[in-house]
Amino acid sequence: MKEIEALWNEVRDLSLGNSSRVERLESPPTPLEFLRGFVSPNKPCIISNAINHWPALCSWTNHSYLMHVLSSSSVSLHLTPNGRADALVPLDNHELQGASPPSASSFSPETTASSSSLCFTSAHVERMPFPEALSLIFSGGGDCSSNQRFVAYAQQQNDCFRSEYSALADDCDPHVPWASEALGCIPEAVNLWIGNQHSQTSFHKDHYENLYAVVTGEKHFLLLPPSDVHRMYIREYPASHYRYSWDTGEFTLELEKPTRYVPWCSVNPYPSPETKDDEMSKFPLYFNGPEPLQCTVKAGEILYLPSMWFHHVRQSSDERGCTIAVNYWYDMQFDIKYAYFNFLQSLHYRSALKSTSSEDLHEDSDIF
Ligand SMILES: O=C(O)CCC(=O)C(=O)O
Repeated sequence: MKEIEALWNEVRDLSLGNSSRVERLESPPTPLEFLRGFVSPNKPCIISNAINHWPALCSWTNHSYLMHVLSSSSVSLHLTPNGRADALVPLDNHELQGASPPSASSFSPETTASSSSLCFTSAHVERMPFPEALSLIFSGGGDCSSNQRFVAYAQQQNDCFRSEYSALADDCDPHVPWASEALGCIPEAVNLWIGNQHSQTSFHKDHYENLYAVVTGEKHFLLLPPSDVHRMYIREYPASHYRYSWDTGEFTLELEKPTRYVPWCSVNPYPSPETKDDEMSKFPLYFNGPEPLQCTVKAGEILYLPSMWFHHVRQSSDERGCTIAVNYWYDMQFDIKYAYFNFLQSLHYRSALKSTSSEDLHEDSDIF
């Protein structure tokens, strides 16, 4: 469909200036500059020197400070075998047998994962005292020195900074003042993310305006605008979660009962050498289309990640072996852009870029 491919290019030309780089601002914008230059055109940017006054930039590099301030806090730690939570994981056939078929209303052949051996898997979540959680994040951060059989990531996305981590409130601003004024509200949620270099977040989008501040370490983002929705191959996958046994040190995968289906992006942008050819032939629109924007957000910088942008996130640890970030989710406007996005997503799309995979033949079988 040439028209949709033209849209990808037009969005890049008009809104992003056809640059493969995310625009950088050396100081915080005024609310009006932020609204006109970035929120309204739905365009990301990285802002330096906006959080220099946060005590967190200095005090959170100190492990014992965090242990002390949060000594009596209980936090949620997410455990996975490989650092990938909310990601697609192969499911044994016998595990799938219990899954009820999708209901006719929520499913169509085009959006159902035909390679239904994959499921959408959330982490095993364990509530524990903060000092214990931080030790587990650190002990899994080394490359081969540790025998730990899981990757731990503190990433409870339910406004955890204002609840589980409220003892740290004075170390950061409660909101981003120029963003709050531009958006006309205070954040709906403020989240804290503490991980190591093994944790990744798979491609997805959120219905929030996201102000993402890195405090220690670095975050590496891949970004695609909402108009590239067809390049993400969003399919519905049965929901499951990891269950970790402290006795055996093993993970098992549990399918949710009754079966729940989660629409999720199928593309892994960093396939292993063994799976690369297969992934490239299954997802040609992603691998053969325009490159995603890539950016690294360093300690002391804020990324403005506009609502509905697809993002994939990796991280590099600081010298202690961890990465810490705070993000502010502001409600997005459900306006005409949202309506256009839904319309675009509802269009079935046949790629001019040929795929040889049987999955694509199946998915593209009744397309205009
Ligand atoms: O930092 C991460 O691992 C993911 C961040 C993210 O997906 C978000 O802020 O929406």
